[in-house]
Amino acid sequence: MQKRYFLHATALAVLALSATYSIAQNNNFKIGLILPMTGQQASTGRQIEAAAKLYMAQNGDTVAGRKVELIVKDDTSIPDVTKRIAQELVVNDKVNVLAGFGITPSALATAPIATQSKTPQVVMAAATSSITLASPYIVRTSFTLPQASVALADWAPKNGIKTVVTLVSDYGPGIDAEKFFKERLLFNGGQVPESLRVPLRNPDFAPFLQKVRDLKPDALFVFVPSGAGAAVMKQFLERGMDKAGIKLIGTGDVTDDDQLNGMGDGALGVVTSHHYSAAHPSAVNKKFVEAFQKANPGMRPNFMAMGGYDGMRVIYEALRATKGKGNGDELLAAMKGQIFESPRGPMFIDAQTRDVVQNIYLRKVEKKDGQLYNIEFDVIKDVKDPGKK
Ligand code: VNL
Repeated sequence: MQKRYFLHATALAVLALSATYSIAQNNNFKIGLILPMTGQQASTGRQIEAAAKLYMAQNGDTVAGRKVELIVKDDTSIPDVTKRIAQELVVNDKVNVLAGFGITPSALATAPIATQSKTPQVVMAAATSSITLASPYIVRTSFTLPQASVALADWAPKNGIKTVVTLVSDYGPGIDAEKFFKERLLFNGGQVPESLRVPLRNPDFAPFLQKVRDLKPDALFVFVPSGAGAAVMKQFLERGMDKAGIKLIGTGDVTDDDQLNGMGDGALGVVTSHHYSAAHPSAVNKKFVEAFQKANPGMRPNFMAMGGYDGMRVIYEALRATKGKGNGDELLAAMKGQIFESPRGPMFIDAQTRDVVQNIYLRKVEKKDGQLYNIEFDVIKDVKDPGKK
């Protein structure tokens, strides 16, 4: 009798314990943050992780009564790996949101998993226009290449730049940049005598730059992904392209804040168009940059950090709006239409397209307090992705 009672009580206790355990497990609101932490795109992973952690440190890790848990995974920017990790995060970890995605192929590889599992996929970096069409569960907080490129094609011909050779990384965002820059420049009466594409992996810019030198356009328009800009700048200057009278212009990916200060004075005067500069003159941005640098000594936040920081904001506010429920469809609905002042400027998640609407700035590399920055000199307000019909 005694023994039986004891066994019964033990079994109950074990049951109770495991129940508490599984409640504790299930009650965390989980964000699976998939990033390239190693390999060619590692700086993008480092920037986004730092920004996401800063957002959590500043805003607490409990939202609407739910403890927020960030699960960071390295996909080495290999899309098959991204997909496998996303699957594991959904099936095993039961994440509420998938986030991150350093490059377009990684975002696209994950899209079917987001759709099937009804899990919101917050794209914080990848920037090919079509990404948001790949799943109704995708919301983007980065930018699109058409959005960034068109402004520069309007600026160039008004500033003495009529012939432009384009040089882009040969995949989604590069092809978008080339297409939208070229179409707009031609529309504005300019000319594009040649469009060159370099491989995404281990590119050698030398033979392409030689070709540009021979063509001698007014300017070279460049898109390379974050992390590759310094190599382009170095070879551009080594080949004396600037001295040959060829200007370097591009989307802001090439004068990336993560690398800009190490590029040397040769970068001075380079004009780019983009949605974020660490030098953006607003109180919100000043506070963001100071906090980021305090938490990450020696690092300057770039546009990738911005995508991660605002992505966390979008997730936090969706969780708050749904009162902590964390259901995929409800979260998605609460992400659509969010509007707020970001360190980059005003920011809006278009409810129809789930894509970001934001200001695009024209900027010139200048020295400020002894450091190189992208200094904004003009703005095109509330730009929608021109890639969407
Ligand atoms: C992409 C676009 C990646 C812009 C980037 O850096 C970038 C992409 C890693 O869509 O793959 O600066």
